[in-house]
Amino acid sequence: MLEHLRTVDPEIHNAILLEINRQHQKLELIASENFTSDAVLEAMGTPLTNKYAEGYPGKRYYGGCEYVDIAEQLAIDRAKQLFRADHANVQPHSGSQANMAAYHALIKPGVKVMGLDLSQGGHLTHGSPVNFSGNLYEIHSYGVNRETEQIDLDEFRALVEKVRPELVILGASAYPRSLDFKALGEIIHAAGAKALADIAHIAGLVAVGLHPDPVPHMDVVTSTTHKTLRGPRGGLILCKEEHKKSVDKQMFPGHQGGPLMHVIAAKAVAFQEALHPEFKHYQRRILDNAKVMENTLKARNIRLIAGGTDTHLLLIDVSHNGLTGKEAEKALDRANITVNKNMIPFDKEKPFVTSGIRIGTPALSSRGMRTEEMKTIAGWIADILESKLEESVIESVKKQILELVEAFPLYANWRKPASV
Ligand code: DSN
Repeated sequence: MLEHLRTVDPEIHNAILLEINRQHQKLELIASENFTSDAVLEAMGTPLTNKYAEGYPGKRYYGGCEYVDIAEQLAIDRAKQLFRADHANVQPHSGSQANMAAYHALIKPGVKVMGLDLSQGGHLTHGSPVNFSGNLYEIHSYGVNRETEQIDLDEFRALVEKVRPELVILGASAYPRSLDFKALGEIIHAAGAKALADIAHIAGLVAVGLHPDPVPHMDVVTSTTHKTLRGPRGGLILCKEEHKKSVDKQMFPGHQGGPLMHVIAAKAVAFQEALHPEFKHYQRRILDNAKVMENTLKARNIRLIAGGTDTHLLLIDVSHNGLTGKEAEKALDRANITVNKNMIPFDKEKPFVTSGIRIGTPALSSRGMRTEEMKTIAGWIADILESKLEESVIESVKKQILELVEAFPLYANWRKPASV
């Protein structure tokens, strides 16, 4: 693999090999990351990247689009089938772009919007003051209940009725519990607001029916394609027929120019993979693996936010062990465990320090790891946190991880020297 690159640009070739090796040698527990298939990677690395195709299949602003039209139409049809949606727009370059287009399709700038507070599990594009969403709209954030650390339907209803927003965005980046989209959608619509769900994290679970389905209850649903969905890095919008025209218009020409046709082809491949029955088994493994992590960690001196998980992710309050998220992230990385520091609800630390770490099971589940490995890995995490980041414990865990990963080889073809 990569033989041209090795000759033309040895520095980039080297950086890529180092990264592939890092992915192989470390335990990837970042909840938003995954390992996409070789078929998806192949579709992404094709001359489809050369093609300008502003517009939509059958209605483009450039000639020569007949074959990329096939790819985009397949991606649209498969996304609609996968999510049981009236319409799909597969052009967003990212989840943020998808959210921006969705906001503009549903509301005008300046109106009231409610989204989950970033520091309580939300996302930048759900109303953070440093993001377009916080700049363009009057944001009223909702949060979690202080006791349960979960969204409380009564508190949520009271706030929606008090604020009377024009739009409420549901969804999260660091919320371990499932979302009752039916009940939340009813509250939002009863207050005369529009409902948008960002399912970037849980899209794979939603697709196979292992998380409550937002599509029937929301006006628009956005997602990324690379988290639990295990596709290429990118975005996706699903909507009801009535919003199709404005969603498409806001995506192009409203927010983007030429779509990334190689990525759209790769999205089509990922959706095809997700329609296969094996994908449901994979999503089930993600949940089983997260549950075993929860049980193992709870049996130790580890505090889980919201008491545990219904999804692929867990949020650990490392302040319970006298640590900051920053310290824990760095120490776990030294042991070859990759996680990210994360704010926890009502966090006293700054966002660059935090009191929490977020972990998730999609990537290791893709690698073939099952509950037995999760039990071991959660035990190692607990060992390190409980030891207060003792270097000898970190060293010993790292040694065992370097052995474990060899039983679950990742991207073996990519790691072979080009001459072999
Ligand atoms: N950065 C993503 C995450 O880690 O959840 C959200 O966009």
